[in-house]
Amino acid sequence: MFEAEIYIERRKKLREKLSSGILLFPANSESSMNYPGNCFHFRQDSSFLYYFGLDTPDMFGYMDVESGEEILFADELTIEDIVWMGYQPTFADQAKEVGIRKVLPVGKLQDYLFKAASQSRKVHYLPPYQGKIILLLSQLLNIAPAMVGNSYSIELVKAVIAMRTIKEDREIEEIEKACQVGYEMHISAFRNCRPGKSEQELYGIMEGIAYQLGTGTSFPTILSQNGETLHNYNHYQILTEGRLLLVDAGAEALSHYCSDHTRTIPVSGKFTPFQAEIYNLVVAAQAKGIELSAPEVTNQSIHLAVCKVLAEGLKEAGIMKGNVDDAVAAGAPALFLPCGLGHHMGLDVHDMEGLGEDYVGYDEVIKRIPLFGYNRLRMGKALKPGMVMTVEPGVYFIPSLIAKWEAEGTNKEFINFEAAKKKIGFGGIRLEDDILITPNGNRILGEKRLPTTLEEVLAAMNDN
Ligand SMILES: [Mn+2]
Repeated sequence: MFEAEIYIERRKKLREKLSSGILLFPANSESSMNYPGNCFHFRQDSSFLYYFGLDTPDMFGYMDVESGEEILFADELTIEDIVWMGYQPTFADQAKEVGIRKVLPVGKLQDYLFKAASQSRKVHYLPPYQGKIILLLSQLLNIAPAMVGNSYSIELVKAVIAMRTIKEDREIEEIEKACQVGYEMHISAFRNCRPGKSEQELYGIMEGIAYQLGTGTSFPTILSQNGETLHNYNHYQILTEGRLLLVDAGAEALSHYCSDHTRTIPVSGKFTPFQAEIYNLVVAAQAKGIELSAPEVTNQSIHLAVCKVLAEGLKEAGIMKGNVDDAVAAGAPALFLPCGLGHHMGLDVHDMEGLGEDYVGYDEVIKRIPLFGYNRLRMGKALKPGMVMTVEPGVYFIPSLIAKWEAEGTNKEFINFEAAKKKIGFGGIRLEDDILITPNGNRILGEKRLPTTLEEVLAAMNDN
């Protein structure tokens, strides 16, 4: 948590961005896992954390745009709660830590919202995603549960995105801490990767480090020899000589800021010539992406420039063919990179994704490209100083996608399907770092950068 003034200032700034009405921020609720009393690890809503800082469930942050009144609606613990959960500061004391003087029981919120409704004042809230919160909002605002998801405030969404998109220096410091934990996690994979071990074992070691040094991982760790599956959450395989291991993992700092890094390493400690060729290509593609990331440059144009690097390299490898610029314009590289180059990162690993990807990543100037693969770019618009982005190109050989494109003849003038099919079983290679856009360009976040070049990777793997 930051000092109270930070939250006071953020809330004031947010109110100034809205014309009128009530701003309602529900904290997250505990979520049951396998029976009601056994819950998943609690994670606070990131916008609630940003404006209200408190890390406990079942509260509402309330602001009146016109009067500036701020209230925290929270129920103080009963003696029963304290017996099971231990003593905790009262909500009245917790609220003071984030600059809020008025705390009322949650039951009183309804009165305030009735009053607002009777005066035809708008109640602004962000898109809800927890079932319990949707039902609570349905009750409180007297709208059908099915309508709650559509009735969020676009005005509030845009105001929150405008603020959370540009990171304050204190936020950068926290992201750097998460990056340091991420560094230790990934280095452990380099050092423990060898044939005969299980993916699960490496996964467990990384998970342990995330919990030792932070509050755990920022998303479920992807650690798989089937790196061609973009979000592969299975860890059941035994590490096998000759295969590649893709590790995409991030940490959450104690402040809940995130990191997100990917490295791909050869299980046996050496690359085959083709693995090395594609590895070096992804290194070059990522270097191009980082080199181009600067204020006023659109992330969409960077994505396309990176696709061009990949298309050139894949043409050299005999897997793509034809004119490279035409191939990029047609969307052909998406066979090997069917996702975007990167995303915002902050309190969420895909920062603010829950507020609506089109609001976060696109605007009046930059529209989403509808072509397969390019349409998955989460962030297309112009970069600005203070943005934190991931740069994560990859090359993936996805059997079902290659088969589909071949059967349909999709981009057949740019793809050598016979050569591509020979690479089935290769898996995938992805490289990911987190960067801060600075006034003159960018810098890679984290005190130390993970081994990146082929030589650095091999050296780190053999450094036991
Ligand atoms: Mn990522």
